[in-house]
Amino acid sequence: MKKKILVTGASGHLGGMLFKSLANLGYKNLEGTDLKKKNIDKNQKFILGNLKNLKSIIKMTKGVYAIVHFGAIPIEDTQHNILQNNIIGTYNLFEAARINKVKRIIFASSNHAIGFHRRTAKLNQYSNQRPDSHYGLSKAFGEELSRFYADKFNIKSMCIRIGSCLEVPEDRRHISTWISYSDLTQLVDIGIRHKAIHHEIVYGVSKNKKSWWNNSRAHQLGYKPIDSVDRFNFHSLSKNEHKDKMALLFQGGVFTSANFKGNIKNIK
Ligand code: 15L
Repeated sequence: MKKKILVTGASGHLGGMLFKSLANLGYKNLEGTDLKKKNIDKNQKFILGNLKNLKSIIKMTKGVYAIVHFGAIPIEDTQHNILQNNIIGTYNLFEAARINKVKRIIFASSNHAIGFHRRTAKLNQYSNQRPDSHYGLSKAFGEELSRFYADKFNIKSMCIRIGSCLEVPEDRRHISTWISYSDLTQLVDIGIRHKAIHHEIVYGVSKNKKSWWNNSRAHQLGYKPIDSVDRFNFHSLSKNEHKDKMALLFQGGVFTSANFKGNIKNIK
């Protein structure tokens, strides 16, 4: 593809991975941006940028066809930091996209947007948001923000509720949540290219037998995961949630039990 694609969070774990894997897939006109320049190859186009600064994003998004938006704090943080970086940053990005007539945005959502669902529930694209943290709330906001910009301004979007994207699974929770780098790349590629997209919610998960998510919408759009957690030896996985009874009940795991002051019985 020759159209210009902007990758935010290009110095980060998943943004950085995608910045390289999309180039390997044949994307010829990629540009990366982040607060700092880290792990960027010499031949990759990169521009320093702060999503909190609307003016600079407006400049950066000129002539861009699609944005792969992975620039955010990737874990729980203070309400202030999440508000400034994830919520205002994402809002600014969509606004800049509207001003510059960007056609599509692939949004890195997270399983923490639905983390307060019980592990016994099988979710799909219509399941309610149920954020488990300030971080998860910022992802839920991004999903609704992108729905609004799709309906109101026709900026197409795909929100990927990413499970645990790592080179290999590390913890027993990943038996349900793991996604490989190549499967995530495949989903992002579908988000950039698929003609029938308006606003989509899909799950970023490989073909795992014990997945909590019915990913039929992703499959309808052509997603064919090539990886599965089931080929790994589960005995070598850590048991991070072992003694945390609350974490074991909910999909978001330890994000749900951290600083918890509620009543578990009320979260049905
Ligand atoms: C996420 O959204 C985080 O960015 C990542 O650090 C992991 O915590 C992942 O979810 C997960 O739930 O495993």
